[in-house]
Amino acid sequence: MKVPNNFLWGAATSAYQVEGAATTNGKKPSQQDVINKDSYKEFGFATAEIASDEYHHYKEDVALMKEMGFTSYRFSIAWSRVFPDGTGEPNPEGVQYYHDLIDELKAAGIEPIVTLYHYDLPWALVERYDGWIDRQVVADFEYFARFVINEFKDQVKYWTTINEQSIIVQYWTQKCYIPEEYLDGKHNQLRYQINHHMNLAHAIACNLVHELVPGGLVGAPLGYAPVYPLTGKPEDVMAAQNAQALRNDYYTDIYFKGFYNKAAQTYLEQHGLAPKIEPGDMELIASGKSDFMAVNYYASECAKWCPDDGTHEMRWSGVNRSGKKGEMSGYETHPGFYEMCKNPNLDTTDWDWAIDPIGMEYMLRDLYNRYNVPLMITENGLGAYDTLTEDGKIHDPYRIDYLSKHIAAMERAMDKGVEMIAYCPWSAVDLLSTSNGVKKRYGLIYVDRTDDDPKECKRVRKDSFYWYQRVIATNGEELGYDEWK
Ligand code: BGP
Repeated sequence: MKVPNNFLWGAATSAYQVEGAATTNGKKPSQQDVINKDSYKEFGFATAEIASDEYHHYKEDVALMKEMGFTSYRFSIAWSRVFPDGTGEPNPEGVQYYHDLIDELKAAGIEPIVTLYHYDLPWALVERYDGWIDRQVVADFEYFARFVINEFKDQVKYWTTINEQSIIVQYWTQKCYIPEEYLDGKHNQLRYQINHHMNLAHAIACNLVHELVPGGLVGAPLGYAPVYPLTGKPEDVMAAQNAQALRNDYYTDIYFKGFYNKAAQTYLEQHGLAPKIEPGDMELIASGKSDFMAVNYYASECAKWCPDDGTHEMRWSGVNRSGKKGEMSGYETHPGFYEMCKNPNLDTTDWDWAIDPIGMEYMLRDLYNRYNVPLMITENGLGAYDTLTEDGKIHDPYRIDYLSKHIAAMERAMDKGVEMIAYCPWSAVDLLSTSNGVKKRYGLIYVDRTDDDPKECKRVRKDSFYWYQRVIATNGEELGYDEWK
């Protein structure tokens, strides 16, 4: 089967990871500006202050995207650029930046896919009421979302709501600023309370798109990793089903069925982790209809049985901060439910993320068959060290290998009937990683900077740039990478 001619090929970024200009032209800090300043101090990772400086390079970036043949670009709008204080008066220069970017994209024939929220809550709202922890954030998000959707409704058809709620629950201190007093191990219920507030915000955004945008389409961009059992032992298979319920279905059931997955919610209730739900919340959640599902896929995950016999403690996902294989700081554990673990059948990136193209095919087919909505890939990519050679090139065959195998997996899923709207790998240009600074690179376009020195943020086409240009020109038919060399 051929990829349809209106299929959207592009790539993705997020505001705080790519824009820089963190306090330029009226923008005030977001929680990510604060979180990343701290991780600069702790780990030496770049701050978000300059990031990839797309704010000043957007014309050049869009020209490069056009040269690659993009027909879409997924990016996010920084709430703190539009409303520096979170609420109140919009910042005209901030709003203008997104008009300029969207006009530039449209003129290049590139369809914007806008994400309303990508981890970067205005810092003012953290100071005012601890951000997403407080229910007031839902009303403030509605205020922001209404303004933005209304402002760009004539240019933007595709909207995505809250980026990766599942990942926010797992890595809450990286993705949200969580005040010290909640980090004593006794406040983990707040992870799911934040998620509940985000579910309300997501439903509100879906309704706003349908109310305000003629022909507008909306869905959540979810971080999704299918879960395999470590072995064929029934207790491991059961553990994988439990992990699938709490890590994946807990979110997708909300988006497409309008209620919390029963097995996951029961587990959370039994452990004092379930969110407080107010009257009317579930009706609001059920009213927010998604038109598609956007998925960020990097890796599959693996689970095994974990007995509740007092020998294991509940814990959340670990992270590899060093970029040396095997230095992952631990695995999510829920005694009596499941324990996540390394899949011995798969190779990993230097940051211990399993590499599994078949997992993408498995996920797309599973999601499509369970929810019957078209899908978009809004992220997929390989974090790797790249080297700028003396003759000004970046040879990244590992990235080409990763992406080509994943596109082939998507095409196999399409062959089995899965409807796909777009493929937007992570990332268009190199950018600030959420957990590992700028040395962990994802881009098709190299940005010449280091964690310590932003230099000029010069753009350089990687080998994968030319490879992807060929993929798009052949509408996904030529995935090999020897031909273009
Ligand atoms: C997703 C996020 C992105 C992104 C990517 C890679 O979870 O939506 O913002 O950065 O993962 O993760 P990292 O930057 O930690 O390597």
